[in-house]
Amino acid sequence: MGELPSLVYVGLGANLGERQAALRKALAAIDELPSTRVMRVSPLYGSAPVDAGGPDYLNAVAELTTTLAPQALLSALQTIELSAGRERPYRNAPRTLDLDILWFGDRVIDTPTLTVPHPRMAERAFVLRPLADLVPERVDAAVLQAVASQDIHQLEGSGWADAVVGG
Ligand code: A4P
Ligand code: MG
Repeated sequence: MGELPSLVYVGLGANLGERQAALRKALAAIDELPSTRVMRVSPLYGSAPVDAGGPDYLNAVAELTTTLAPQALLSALQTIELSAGRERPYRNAPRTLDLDILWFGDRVIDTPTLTVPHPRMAERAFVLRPLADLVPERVDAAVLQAVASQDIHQLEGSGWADAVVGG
């Protein structure tokens, strides 16, 4: 506490259940975490599963400010995943809600439970496209180009979550 807030980017995904409702609820829950605010939310994308099976995903990225420490934010996000009915039968299993920390300020973190920047984000259009909507200057054009063949399309503009994060 008393620390300067960090600017954090969180990837949201869901491919089971009421997907859009789950993402909206997650954003509202994140916004209610101690000393944490959802500042902006990307447009909403539909995407085919990458390295996984099951139904198509909804994906988006949220920009937060928080004074929580990285591990504390990770634990809080995992609690929100569980309250959305998340189960973990196997790696990359279909899920009601997945919340991944993409960037935490400019910190580099490598612990058994948390790796930041997220190790697989550079290969994934469903992360890079919404991230580029929020911070185009921070997403390399060549990296974006490299994932251009992945099956992803924008479903809603950035207003889709206004009701939950206060716009
Ligand atoms: N963990 C380490 N670093 C992080 C981080 N930066 N953010 C650890 C969040 N968690 C992090 O994650 C497993 C463990 O990763 C956590 O316990 C945490 O300590 P998990 O959410 O339990 O399991 P998972 O999601 O199956 O694994 P993971 O590694 O998160 O999978 P990915 O790489 O996120 O892939 N296709 C589309 N179109 N859209 C998707 O959203 N998502 C996945 C999941 C696969 N294919 C997809 C999508
Ligand atoms: Mg995850």
